Amino acid sequence: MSEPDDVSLSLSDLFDLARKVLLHHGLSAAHADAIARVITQGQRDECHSHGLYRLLGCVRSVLSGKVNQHAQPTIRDVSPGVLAVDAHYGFSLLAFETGLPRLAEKARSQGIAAMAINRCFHFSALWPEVEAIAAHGLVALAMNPSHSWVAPAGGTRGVFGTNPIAFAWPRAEGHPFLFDFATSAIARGDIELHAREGKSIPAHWAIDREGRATTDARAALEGAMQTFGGHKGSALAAMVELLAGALIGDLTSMESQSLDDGAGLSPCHGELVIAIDPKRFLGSEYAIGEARAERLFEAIVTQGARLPSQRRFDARTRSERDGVRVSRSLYNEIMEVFH
Ligand code: NDP
Ligand code: PYC
Repeated sequence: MSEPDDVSLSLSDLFDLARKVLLHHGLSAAHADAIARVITQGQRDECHSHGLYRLLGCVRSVLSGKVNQHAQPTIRDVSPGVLAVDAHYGFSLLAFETGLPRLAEKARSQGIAAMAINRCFHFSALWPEVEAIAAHGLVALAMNPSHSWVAPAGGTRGVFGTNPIAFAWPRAEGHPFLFDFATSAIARGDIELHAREGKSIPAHWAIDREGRATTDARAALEGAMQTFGGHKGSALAAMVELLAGALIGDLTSMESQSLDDGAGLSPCHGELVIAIDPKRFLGSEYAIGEARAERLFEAIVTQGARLPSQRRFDARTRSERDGVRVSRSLYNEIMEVFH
């Protein structure tokens, strides 16, 4: 009898599997926990490019010997509204978790605060981070460069990373208003998944080595990705390079790519995270600002449009009830490390 195409896992099985693989490869328990949590959240919310699939790149990066597997992030207080967390060339997620309480504290006392995460290997989606900040009642913005896979609008060679921007607005009831997207037409992870599955891609996602639009996922990975929204996405991608690279004393995507030197590891750079306390901004008018935001959301959904990330929240409800399904080929590849 042939095996089913998918493997069914509960969320706790998924977390345990990811954690076991990471520990097996020598990561400290603190890093393994932080990474397994975010990988589980990615799969749970059906963002397949940043769920269990990410474990493969993570392990590849660890095997290279370049990742500091036991790095203990350290916090530097830069000013009343700014902190910097040095990841010491470990993965970014533990650095984020380490800095979050101090970021929230600073945002509450100053009204707005920024956290630079420096010298980190970075592979993860950003919504779990802005969602965690929103859980403190704070507005959140996060962004980071990656490797220079993306051509500027009108160009043909990679300059920008896929440079995600994530935003969360806390709400009194239910999930925050939240979006999280690459400034490229699509996350690179999605093109990689298309290539793995032998599927074609839409022609506006990328160009091949000769600068021609391509529907071939492998040719796209060898060529350059396109920004979303033409020159608008291109300008936003440049902004991310400046704010989460040059401004925080860390690498741009071009520099991260040079550092990688063809090894194909997770990008190594910085991340900028901003937290804003609406209660500080609005004072006694907080309820008025909150009501204004709610009217905006209502005007979106009452005409049949949906709020960003609603698909992810719906997937979360399903996954928490039924568990997740993972492609058998990915599952087998991950299990191979134990043989
Ligand atoms: P998507 O295009 O899948 O989604 C972008 C956002 O738009 C999501 O919040 C999504 O919500 C929302 N959205 C999609 N369709 C609609 C719609 N019809 N109406 C309203 N909102 C909608 O994301 P990307 O491919 O750009 O990125 C995927 C992930 O990759 C991100 O989470 C990002 O953080 C991660 N990434 C990480 C990088 C890194 O360097 N670490 C680099 C690049 C990407 P929903 O999901 O609910 O549809
Ligand atoms: O999917 O573009 C991507 C990506 C880059 C780094 C992590 N994810």
